[in-house]
Amino acid sequence: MGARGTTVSILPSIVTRESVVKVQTLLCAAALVLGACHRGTARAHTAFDGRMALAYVKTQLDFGPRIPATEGARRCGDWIIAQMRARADTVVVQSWTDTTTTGVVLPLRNVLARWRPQATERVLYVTHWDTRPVSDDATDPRERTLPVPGANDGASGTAMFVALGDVLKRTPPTVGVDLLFVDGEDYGQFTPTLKDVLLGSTWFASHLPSEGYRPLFGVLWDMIGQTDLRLYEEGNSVQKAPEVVSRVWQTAADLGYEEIFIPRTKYTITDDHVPLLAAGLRVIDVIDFDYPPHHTPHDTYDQVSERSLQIVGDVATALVTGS
Ligand code: 1BN
Ligand code: ZN
Repeated sequence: MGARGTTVSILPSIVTRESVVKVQTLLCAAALVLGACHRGTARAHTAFDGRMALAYVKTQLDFGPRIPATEGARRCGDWIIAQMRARADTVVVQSWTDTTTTGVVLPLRNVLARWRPQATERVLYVTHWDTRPVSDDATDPRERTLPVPGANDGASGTAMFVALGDVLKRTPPTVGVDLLFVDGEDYGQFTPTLKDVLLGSTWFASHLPSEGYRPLFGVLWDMIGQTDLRLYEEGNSVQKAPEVVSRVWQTAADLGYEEIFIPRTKYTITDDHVPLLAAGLRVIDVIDFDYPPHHTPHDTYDQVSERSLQIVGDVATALVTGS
């Protein structure tokens, strides 16, 4: 208060109280912007809380690797269900077993958290919560049998969903929203052919929550938390659901995030959106595939940032709340 009084007293007498307040407001706004830039943090554009999202990444890492049929998966799956029961209108758990190509029986769980479950106009968001059992892309061969911690590949999308649940609990969306956490995305091999991967999304595609379930659009959020985040359009998404790609990248641009959401195609990836597209759902993949620690033991907490989670969380929030 004293500082404000001093400022007014040195101004010439023709300056009105109103104009002083306007100048002060402008100075405050400029200071806030400069402060945010100085700290290197993105300003929040929505009610989404990137700091909470980062805390949810840490919670998952503390469970250890979330590999199907392990204690870490059991504890993390239970945690996701509890978090969603505290936030969503309805929670559906899909539990089943998958027998792998080598005869291993895996207990798996998908979690579907629903807001306004009766609404026919809905948006579907998908992320995988499991982590890869082996670090087969590690440069050091001795590291290749180690599990992937999955800070980015597994925990980032899951954390963003829990923080989005915080927003939706406070501000119910105008459309129905389904947050789908799929299991068993990363268990086996992607190349040269798919084996024991995309298990949860494949299960969901053949066990939809209702007859004729057709969301307006869907987005798979995968590996969205890395510090040096750049999101290019994904090839299968552009080919099969171009209007959804345009909607997501335009929403990001409207929020001022055009340097992160870059409207050019870079990779074509067989990810959890592929079984869903094959089932007729218009789901695209938002993924940053340029991630050096991918499928290595170095996919750790220090590789993800509050800022990246904030940006992606803002876009995900704006798409379902319009704010
Ligand atoms: C994404 C995150 N994926 C696995 N973890 C999909 C993928 C990885 C597809 C490598 C092709 C190759
Ligand atoms: Zn992976």
